[in-house]
Amino acid sequence: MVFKKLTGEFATHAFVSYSQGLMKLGLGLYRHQLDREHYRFARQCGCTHLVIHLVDYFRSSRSNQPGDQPVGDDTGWGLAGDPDALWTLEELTSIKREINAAGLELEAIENFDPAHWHDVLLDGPRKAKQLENLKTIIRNVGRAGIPIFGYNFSIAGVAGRVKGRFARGEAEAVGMDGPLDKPLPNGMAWNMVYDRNAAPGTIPSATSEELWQRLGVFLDALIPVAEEAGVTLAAHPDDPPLPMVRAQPRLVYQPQLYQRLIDLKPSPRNALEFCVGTLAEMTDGNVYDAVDDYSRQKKLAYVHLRNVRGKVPCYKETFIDEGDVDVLRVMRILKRNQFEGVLIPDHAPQMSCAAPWHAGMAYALGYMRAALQIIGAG
Ligand SMILES: [Mn+2]
Repeated sequence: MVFKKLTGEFATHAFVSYSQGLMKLGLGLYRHQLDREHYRFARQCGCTHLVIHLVDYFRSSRSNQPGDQPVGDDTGWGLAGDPDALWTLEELTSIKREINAAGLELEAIENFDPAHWHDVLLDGPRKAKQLENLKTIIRNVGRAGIPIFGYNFSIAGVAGRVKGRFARGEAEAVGMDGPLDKPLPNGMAWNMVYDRNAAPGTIPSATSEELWQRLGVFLDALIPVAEEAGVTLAAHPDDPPLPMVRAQPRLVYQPQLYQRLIDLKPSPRNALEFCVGTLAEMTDGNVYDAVDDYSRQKKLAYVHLRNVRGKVPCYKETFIDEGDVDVLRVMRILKRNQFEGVLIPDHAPQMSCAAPWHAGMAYALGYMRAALQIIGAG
């Protein structure tokens, strides 16, 4: 900890709080990892904070098994959750209590379950009820004392990626090798199946303007609730960032589209789940300008950090210290703009050993922790 002496004009203002320029190191955990072993693992890697997923991406799926980030084939990740079981205050409080007992803070929950909001994305018949679902969830998150809720306003979701030995030393990683245009079948949204008994056929394509209107409806409904609940809504960009995936438009597939999202509903609670890897895969501008622009505006709720080689529609995820992004430069920009939130490794390549996910995350976290110390922010 660095305590700066109050001098000059600030010395007369007793309540001026000095920015310490420190960022926080966190780890993202999937639903099946919410246990004491994984909390200890996070602490051992130097983390103080967690970002957790409550959606089970791996339920009843043949093509998508736990052990790595969810990938799956064109049938998606798996079966969405119970449409009637919203995450309760008791459930959220109990998870937070266990995390706190392990010596960690719960910074954010990442992602709504498609079962709870598919018609908000698709503009379907259950939209009004599902907007109420989302309000209930945000109120519960606020009551539980969890400061951030991350979401990804995307019809097709994280789809169209492939796995391969793309990273250094033939480590298995994820990438994209050309676009996925196959239309989304009925009953699917956000790369998950919410209705196994849906009629055959495909979901009609929305236009880009329709999608932005749907986001507007979502923000108009949710931001006032988030303000009252003390929860920051944080938007993830489209991964992979192409204008269309599965014949559906995408929202934030270029860096400047983040600005459109922010300006659509100005509020301190309308913020970004800032994914550096996804921004680096975009074809316009460059990742350093995007980091500078949005961190200067104080719009970063938390940061996903990873590295990548190439851009859409052909790119490969890499280890944090290879690939196109100068991660240390990104962190220096964050420090200069006084970002004090949580950084988590986003995805990491799977390492050749008995615990490929753990080794990948520990490697990324060790790099990040060293980088924070070098730049004086950790
Ligand atoms: Mn991300």
